Amino acid sequence: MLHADKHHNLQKDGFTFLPKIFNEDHLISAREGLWRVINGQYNTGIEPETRFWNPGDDPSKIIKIDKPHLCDNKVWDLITDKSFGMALANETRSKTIQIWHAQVVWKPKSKGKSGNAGWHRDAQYWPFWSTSGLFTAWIALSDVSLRSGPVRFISKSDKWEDVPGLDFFNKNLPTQDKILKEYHGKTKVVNGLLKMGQISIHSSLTYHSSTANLERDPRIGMVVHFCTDKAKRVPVAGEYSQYLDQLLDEARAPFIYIG
Ligand SMILES: O=C(O)CCC(=O)C(=O)O
Repeated sequence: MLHADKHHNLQKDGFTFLPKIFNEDHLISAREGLWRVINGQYNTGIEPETRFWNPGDDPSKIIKIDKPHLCDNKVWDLITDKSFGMALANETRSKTIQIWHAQVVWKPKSKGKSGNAGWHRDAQYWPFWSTSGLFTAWIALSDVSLRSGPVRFISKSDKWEDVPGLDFFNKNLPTQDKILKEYHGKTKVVNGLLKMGQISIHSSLTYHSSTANLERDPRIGMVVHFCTDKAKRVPVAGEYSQYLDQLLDEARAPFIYIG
Protein backbone atom coordinates (compact mmCIF):
# COMPACT_ATOMS: atom_id res chain seq x y z
CA MET A 1 0.00 0.00 0.00
CA LEU A 2 1.31 3.47 -0.88
CA HIS A 3 1.43 6.06 1.84
CA ALA A 4 1.50 9.84 1.54
CA ASP A 5 4.45 11.83 2.82
CA LYS A 6 4.88 11.83 6.57
CA HIS A 7 4.80 15.62 6.80
CA HIS A 8 1.41 16.43 5.32
CA ASN A 9 -1.79 14.62 6.04
CA LEU A 10 -4.92 15.06 3.91
CA GLN A 11 -7.31 14.94 6.86
CA LYS A 12 -5.20 17.17 9.13
CA ASP A 13 -3.58 19.63 6.69
CA GLY A 14 -6.05 19.57 3.79
CA PHE A 15 -3.48 18.25 1.29
CA THR A 16 -0.84 15.57 0.87
CA PHE A 17 1.73 14.33 -1.64
CA LEU A 18 1.95 10.81 -3.07
CA PRO A 19 4.98 9.02 -4.45
CA LYS A 20 5.15 8.21 -8.14
CA ILE A 21 2.78 5.40 -9.08
CA PHE A 22 2.51 5.66 -12.87
CA ASN A 23 4.81 3.96 -15.29
CA GLU A 24 7.09 6.29 -17.26
CA ASP A 25 5.71 5.34 -20.71
CA HIS A 26 2.15 6.11 -19.62
CA LEU A 27 3.21 9.51 -18.32
CA ILE A 28 4.97 10.39 -21.56
CA SER A 29 2.06 9.13 -23.69
CA ALA A 30 -0.42 11.16 -21.62
CA ARG A 31 1.73 14.26 -21.93
CA GLU A 32 1.84 13.79 -25.71
CA GLY A 33 -1.93 13.33 -25.64
CA LEU A 34 -2.40 16.60 -23.79
CA TRP A 35 -0.25 18.35 -26.37
CA ARG A 36 -2.50 16.95 -29.13
CA VAL A 37 -5.58 18.23 -27.29
CA ILE A 38 -3.97 21.64 -26.81
CA ASN A 39 -3.44 21.76 -30.56
CA GLY A 40 -7.04 20.80 -31.31
CA GLN A 41 -6.37 17.16 -32.30
CA TYR A 42 -8.89 14.85 -30.63
CA ASN A 43 -8.14 11.16 -31.30
CA THR A 44 -11.50 10.10 -29.81
CA GLY A 45 -13.38 12.60 -31.97
CA ILE A 46 -14.79 14.26 -28.82
CA GLU A 47 -14.25 17.97 -28.09
CA PRO A 48 -13.22 19.20 -24.65
CA GLU A 49 -15.91 20.73 -22.46
CA THR A 50 -14.29 24.19 -22.49
CA ARG A 51 -11.11 25.63 -23.97
CA PHE A 52 -9.61 28.65 -22.20
CA TRP A 53 -6.72 28.76 -24.70
CA ASN A 54 -6.58 28.16 -28.46
CA PRO A 55 -3.72 27.77 -30.96
CA GLY A 56 -2.57 31.27 -31.89
CA ASP A 57 -3.26 32.68 -28.40
CA ASP A 58 -0.46 34.20 -26.32
CA PRO A 59 2.02 31.31 -25.76
CA SER A 60 3.01 32.67 -22.32
CA LYS A 61 -0.53 32.32 -20.94
CA ILE A 62 -1.69 29.40 -18.83
CA ILE A 63 -3.18 26.77 -21.12
CA LYS A 64 -6.29 25.48 -19.37
CA ILE A 65 -8.61 23.04 -21.12
CA ASP A 66 -11.48 21.24 -19.39
CA LYS A 67 -12.09 17.47 -19.68
CA PRO A 68 -9.16 16.59 -21.98
CA HIS A 69 -9.62 12.91 -20.98
CA LEU A 70 -12.65 12.77 -23.26
CA CYS A 71 -10.60 13.91 -26.26
CA ASP A 72 -7.57 11.63 -26.11
CA ASN A 73 -7.38 7.96 -25.16
CA LYS A 74 -3.83 8.24 -23.73
CA VAL A 75 -5.02 10.91 -21.29
CA TRP A 76 -8.02 8.72 -20.43
CA ASP A 77 -5.73 5.71 -19.86
CA LEU A 78 -3.56 7.64 -17.41
CA ILE A 79 -6.31 8.95 -15.18
CA THR A 80 -8.29 5.72 -15.12
CA ASP A 81 -5.24 3.70 -13.96
CA LYS A 82 -6.36 1.22 -11.27
CA SER A 83 -3.43 1.84 -8.92
CA PHE A 84 -4.19 5.57 -9.08
CA GLY A 85 -7.80 4.85 -8.04
CA MET A 86 -6.62 2.63 -5.22
CA ALA A 87 -4.17 5.26 -3.93
CA LEU A 88 -6.91 7.93 -3.94
CA ALA A 89 -9.30 5.61 -2.07
CA ASN A 90 -6.60 4.86 0.48
CA GLU A 91 -5.75 8.51 1.12
CA THR A 92 -9.37 9.69 1.28
CA ARG A 93 -10.50 6.57 3.19
CA SER A 94 -13.29 6.00 0.70
CA LYS A 95 -15.25 3.11 -0.74
CA THR A 96 -15.62 4.58 -4.24
CA ILE A 97 -13.71 7.05 -6.42
CA GLN A 98 -15.41 8.60 -9.45
CA ILE A 99 -13.79 11.18 -11.71
CA TRP A 100 -16.41 13.80 -12.56
CA HIS A 101 -14.20 16.57 -13.97
CA ALA A 102 -10.62 17.11 -15.13
CA GLN A 103 -8.46 19.78 -16.67
CA VAL A 104 -4.99 20.27 -18.04
CA VAL A 105 -3.15 23.25 -16.56
CA TRP A 106 -0.07 23.62 -18.78
CA LYS A 107 2.03 26.56 -17.72
CA PRO A 108 4.67 27.69 -20.23
CA LYS A 109 7.50 30.06 -19.22
CA SER A 110 5.62 33.09 -17.93
CA LYS A 111 5.76 36.79 -18.77
CA GLY A 112 4.91 39.08 -15.88
CA LYS A 113 1.74 37.86 -14.22
CA SER A 114 0.75 35.55 -17.10
CA GLY A 115 1.41 32.39 -15.10
CA ASN A 116 -0.35 33.41 -11.90
CA ALA A 117 -3.37 31.41 -10.74
CA GLY A 118 -5.15 33.24 -7.91
CA TRP A 119 -5.90 31.85 -4.45
CA HIS A 120 -9.13 29.85 -4.43
CA ARG A 121 -10.80 26.76 -3.04
CA ASP A 122 -12.27 24.47 -5.68
CA ALA A 123 -15.60 24.25 -3.84
CA GLN A 124 -16.33 27.93 -4.61
CA TYR A 125 -16.95 26.93 -8.25
CA TRP A 126 -19.09 23.88 -7.44
CA PRO A 127 -22.41 25.00 -5.90
CA PHE A 128 -23.96 21.72 -7.09
CA TRP A 129 -21.78 19.64 -4.72
CA SER A 130 -21.55 19.13 -0.98
CA THR A 131 -18.13 20.07 0.37
CA SER A 132 -17.45 16.67 1.90
CA GLY A 133 -16.24 13.84 -0.30
CA LEU A 134 -14.80 16.15 -2.97
CA PHE A 135 -11.07 16.23 -3.76
CA THR A 136 -8.58 17.12 -6.46
CA ALA A 137 -5.55 15.09 -7.52
CA TRP A 138 -2.85 17.01 -9.40
CA ILE A 139 -0.61 14.70 -11.45
CA ALA A 140 2.77 16.21 -12.35
CA LEU A 141 3.55 15.61 -16.02
CA SER A 142 6.83 17.51 -15.71
CA ASP A 143 9.22 17.92 -12.81
CA VAL A 144 7.84 20.78 -10.68
CA SER A 145 10.55 22.97 -9.14
CA LEU A 146 10.12 26.05 -6.99
CA ARG A 147 10.94 28.28 -9.98
CA SER A 148 8.34 26.60 -12.19
CA GLY A 149 5.33 27.98 -10.29
CA PRO A 150 4.21 24.93 -8.28
CA VAL A 151 0.73 24.71 -6.81
CA ARG A 152 1.04 25.91 -3.20
CA PHE A 153 -1.37 25.07 -0.43
CA ILE A 154 -2.35 26.85 2.78
CA SER A 155 -2.09 24.29 5.54
CA LYS A 156 -5.36 23.65 7.40
CA SER A 157 -7.28 26.22 5.29
CA ASP A 158 -9.84 23.50 4.59
CA LYS A 159 -11.16 24.24 8.08
CA TRP A 160 -11.74 27.98 7.31
CA GLU A 161 -14.95 29.80 6.49
CA ASP A 162 -15.01 31.21 2.92
CA VAL A 163 -12.67 34.15 2.39
CA PRO A 164 -14.28 36.70 -0.01
CA GLY A 165 -12.37 38.27 -2.93
CA LEU A 166 -10.24 35.26 -3.92
CA ASP A 167 -10.41 33.71 -7.41
CA PHE A 168 -8.36 31.39 -9.67
CA PHE A 169 -8.74 33.82 -12.60
CA ASN A 170 -7.51 36.87 -10.62
CA LYS A 171 -3.78 37.22 -11.30
CA ASN A 172 -3.22 39.95 -8.74
CA LEU A 173 -1.65 37.82 -6.00
CA PRO A 174 -0.34 40.69 -3.79
CA THR A 175 -3.91 42.01 -3.35
CA GLN A 176 -5.14 38.53 -2.49
CA ASP A 177 -2.24 38.02 -0.08
CA LYS A 178 -3.41 41.18 1.73
CA ILE A 179 -6.94 39.82 2.02
CA LEU A 180 -5.60 36.53 3.40
CA LYS A 181 -3.47 38.38 5.92
CA GLU A 182 -6.42 40.48 7.02
CA TYR A 183 -8.55 37.38 7.65
CA HIS A 184 -5.96 34.89 8.89
CA GLY A 185 -2.68 36.67 9.76
CA LYS A 186 0.37 34.56 9.14
CA THR A 187 -0.40 31.36 7.25
CA LYS A 188 1.68 28.27 6.49
CA VAL A 189 2.10 27.89 2.74
CA VAL A 190 3.53 24.63 1.36
CA ASN A 191 4.79 24.28 -2.23
CA GLY A 192 3.90 21.15 -4.18
CA LEU A 193 7.41 20.33 -5.37
CA LEU A 194 6.96 17.13 -7.34
CA LYS A 195 8.88 14.88 -9.67
CA MET A 196 7.13 13.92 -12.88
CA GLY A 197 4.55 11.26 -12.01
CA GLN A 198 4.09 12.34 -8.41
CA ILE A 199 0.67 13.50 -7.26
CA SER A 200 -0.72 16.01 -4.83
CA ILE A 201 -4.21 15.62 -3.39
CA HIS A 202 -6.19 18.44 -1.82
CA SER A 203 -9.64 18.80 -0.37
CA SER A 204 -12.19 20.93 -2.25
CA LEU A 205 -11.95 23.40 0.67
CA THR A 206 -8.16 23.86 0.71
CA TYR A 207 -6.99 27.27 -0.52
CA HIS A 208 -4.27 27.06 -3.19
CA SER A 209 -2.69 29.16 -5.93
CA SER A 210 0.41 29.26 -8.13
CA THR A 211 2.86 31.87 -9.45
CA ALA A 212 4.98 32.43 -12.55
CA ASN A 213 6.94 29.69 -14.28
CA LEU A 214 10.48 31.04 -14.51
CA GLU A 215 11.91 27.83 -16.00
CA ARG A 216 12.45 27.37 -19.73
CA ASP A 217 10.26 24.25 -19.89
CA PRO A 218 6.50 24.15 -19.29
CA ARG A 219 5.14 23.10 -15.89
CA ILE A 220 2.42 20.58 -16.63
CA GLY A 221 -0.40 19.46 -14.36
CA MET A 222 -3.15 16.98 -15.14
CA VAL A 223 -5.83 17.98 -12.67
CA VAL A 224 -8.33 15.28 -11.70
CA HIS A 225 -11.42 16.28 -9.72
CA PHE A 226 -13.03 13.28 -8.05
CA CYS A 227 -15.87 12.47 -5.69
CA THR A 228 -16.12 9.72 -3.13
CA ASP A 229 -19.06 7.83 -1.63
CA LYS A 230 -19.39 10.70 0.90
CA ALA A 231 -20.17 13.34 -1.76
CA LYS A 232 -23.76 14.53 -2.17
CA ARG A 233 -25.41 16.42 -4.99
CA VAL A 234 -26.94 19.76 -4.04
CA PRO A 235 -29.95 20.82 -6.12
CA VAL A 236 -29.36 24.14 -7.87
CA ALA A 237 -31.46 26.21 -10.26
CA GLY A 238 -30.30 27.59 -13.59
CA GLU A 239 -27.34 26.82 -15.82
CA TYR A 240 -25.89 24.04 -13.66
CA SER A 241 -29.10 22.34 -12.60
CA GLN A 242 -28.39 19.29 -14.83
CA TYR A 243 -24.59 19.48 -14.79
CA LEU A 244 -24.02 16.46 -12.57
CA ASP A 245 -26.34 14.24 -14.59
CA GLN A 246 -23.09 13.26 -16.31
CA LEU A 247 -22.31 11.14 -13.22
CA LEU A 248 -24.64 8.55 -14.74
CA ASP A 249 -22.46 8.28 -17.82
CA GLU A 250 -19.29 6.31 -17.09
CA ALA A 251 -17.88 7.18 -20.51
CA ARG A 252 -17.61 10.75 -19.17
CA ALA A 253 -17.31 10.17 -15.44
CA PRO A 254 -15.47 6.89 -14.86
CA PHE A 255 -15.32 5.07 -11.53
CA ILE A 256 -11.65 4.29 -10.93
CA TYR A 257 -12.15 2.48 -7.63
CA ILE A 258 -15.02 0.46 -6.23
CA GLY A 259 -14.18 -1.16 -2.89
O1 LIG B 1 -2.06 24.14 -11.75
C1 LIG B 1 -2.25 25.21 -11.16
O2 LIG B 1 -1.40 26.08 -11.11
C2 LIG B 1 -3.56 25.43 -10.44
C3 LIG B 1 -4.33 24.18 -10.35
C4 LIG B 1 -5.57 24.26 -9.50
O3 LIG B 1 -6.08 25.29 -9.20
C5 LIG B 1 -6.14 23.02 -9.01
O4 LIG B 1 -5.50 21.97 -9.15
O5 LIG B 1 -7.26 23.04 -8.45
